[in-house]
Amino acid sequence: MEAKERSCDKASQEMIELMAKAGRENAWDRLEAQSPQCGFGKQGICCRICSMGPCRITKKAPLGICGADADTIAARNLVRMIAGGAAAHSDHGRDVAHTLKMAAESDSCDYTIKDGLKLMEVAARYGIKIEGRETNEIAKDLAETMLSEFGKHEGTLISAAAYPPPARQKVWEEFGVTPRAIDREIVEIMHRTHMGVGSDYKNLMKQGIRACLADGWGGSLIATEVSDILFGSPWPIRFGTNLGVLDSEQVNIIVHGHEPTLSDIIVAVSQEPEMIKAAKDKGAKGINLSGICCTANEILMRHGIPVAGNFLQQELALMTGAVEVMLVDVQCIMPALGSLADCFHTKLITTSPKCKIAGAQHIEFHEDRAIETAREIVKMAIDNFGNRKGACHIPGVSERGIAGFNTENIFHHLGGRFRASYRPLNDNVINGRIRGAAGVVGCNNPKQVHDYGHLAMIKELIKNDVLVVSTGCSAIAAGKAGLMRPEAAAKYCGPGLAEVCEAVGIPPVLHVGSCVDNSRILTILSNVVAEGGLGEDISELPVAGAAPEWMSEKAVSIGMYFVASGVYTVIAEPLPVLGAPNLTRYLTDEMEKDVGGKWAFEADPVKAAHLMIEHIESKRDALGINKARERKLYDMEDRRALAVE
Ligand code: SF4
Ligand code: MSK
Repeated sequence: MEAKERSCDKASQEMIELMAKAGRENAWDRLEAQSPQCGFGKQGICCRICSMGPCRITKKAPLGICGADADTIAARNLVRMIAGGAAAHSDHGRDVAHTLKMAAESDSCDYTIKDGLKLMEVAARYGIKIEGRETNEIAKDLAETMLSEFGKHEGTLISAAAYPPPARQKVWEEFGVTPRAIDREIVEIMHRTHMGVGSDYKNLMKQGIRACLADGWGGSLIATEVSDILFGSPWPIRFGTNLGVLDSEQVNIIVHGHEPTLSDIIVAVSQEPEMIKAAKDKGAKGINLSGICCTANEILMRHGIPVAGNFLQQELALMTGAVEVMLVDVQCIMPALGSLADCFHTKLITTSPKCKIAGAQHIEFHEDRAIETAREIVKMAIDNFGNRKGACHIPGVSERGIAGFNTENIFHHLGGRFRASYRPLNDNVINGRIRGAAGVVGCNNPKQVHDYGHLAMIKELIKNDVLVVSTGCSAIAAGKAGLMRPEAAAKYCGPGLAEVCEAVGIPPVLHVGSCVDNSRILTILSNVVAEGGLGEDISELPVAGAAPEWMSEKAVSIGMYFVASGVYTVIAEPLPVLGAPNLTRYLTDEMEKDVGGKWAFEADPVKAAHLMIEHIESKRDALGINKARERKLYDMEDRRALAVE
């Protein structure tokens, strides 16, 4: 398969070709080696929950040995995926809440509270007394309250009552899915899906819904808000992105994974004059820090650190031969990096006790000696500069853009300095300049042409005056394609959206952060409802969600919490349920009656965009805000014009 059939990103194509010439394999090669993939697994109808199995559902054998049918088996598998995704996000949230507690309890901690205002806002939502108290006292109470949200035995999640619109809370209450405690919902999935517990697929899904709500409005939201408090809330910031941000003349350190705790300190340490001097003493021009995946997004949003690439570029970045250290924490780190790093001088360093990788060196990170660990790692990178094997190969491809939007600063950008509110956004949706908004998020998946799904979908949406907010690897794809430049509005948007973007100086695709920051999209939606004029519930808003290249269990949890919050959500690779007809019908249709949102599966990103646009227009109709306007349906000519360069 040619490089351009694997990725539509020029830098990636160049590196894929280089890997092929060098006889080094990557994820695309391994996908080919894995093909054809197991049809039972794809359809969700293989069960290996007990040792009577594995059982596979066929026409000849429609029941597993215990009598479980396709719907039961697929529902159990799916909610276990949600448990995995919710656990990953929420454990991340727990870790940063612990760091907040440490920062609050000790004056000599390497972490301090960077955004006191956000601390006050969040503490107030959690019902913590603020008046007359020291910042650290409030922070300690907040951290402890948040930590107790993971395992409390009574009541419901504080945030599930403090953030969503009342009408949304009522939907959950009536359906019986209001999340109680974060860990509890995840554990209950594992219990309910144990052999011989529940077999009713709808009841299994109900627990999946409750757990994903505990993720989005609980664990992920904690991760986002505590990170803002500890590391500073994002503010619009310029950035560079793609493999071309690597620099052969500097010491290159790439951070990869998801958590900002160590990487935020690495940012500071790598700029210390002694470190820069040490790098220069080794013959380098300086220290060049960049990131991959969501650790990148975390330090991009707060410090403007360049992003070397998204998920499918992690191997390609090592292949440049220019990386002194790749530092990883948790999630989305390919085990393949260990053996690939061995081919170069690159040191792959794992830092979390939760993540050790064959071929990597482990330097365990503890928050109480964060700066010391960061210095040790940066020094290792500097010392490794002279060990490069042969010439580096860095593609000369990079882009620039603006990132750093969040729930709070969108107020300022849309409302202006003296009128900081969501009113102008709501008004522009009501008057039809902006038809609606879409969250385009999620991963890369080598089953789709790398980045193409994100870009084709986003371009189609903004062409049709739909404002896009983006996170994770999708946001990185958009940044690399120039869609986060303010000038992109004039080039790619329909006239209404272009006018709004140009008036306030924002790009048509707003980077709102990492995977846990999908929680920002939830709180943005809550703010839009609260501002008024667009209904009482998130399910009434002219909005839609998509993850055109999703691959991880976290994406399943994210998609499900959007659906369960009332958002129509389209993905390319179907959920692994197609072998279970009743469950598929439930997810893609009937579920809407229970929670106000539903799933759709559409492999073609342009068609998927149009499903979203149709949905947005139907919500506008229902709100009575649709003014007559020429509706443009896409045809082949439009499709060709859209071809991603
Ligand atoms: Fe088979 Fe039932 Fe055991 Fe699953 S739980 S492996 S369907 S016997
Ligand atoms: S990093 S979960 S590949 S978005 Fe958050 Fe990217 Fe998906 Fe990982």
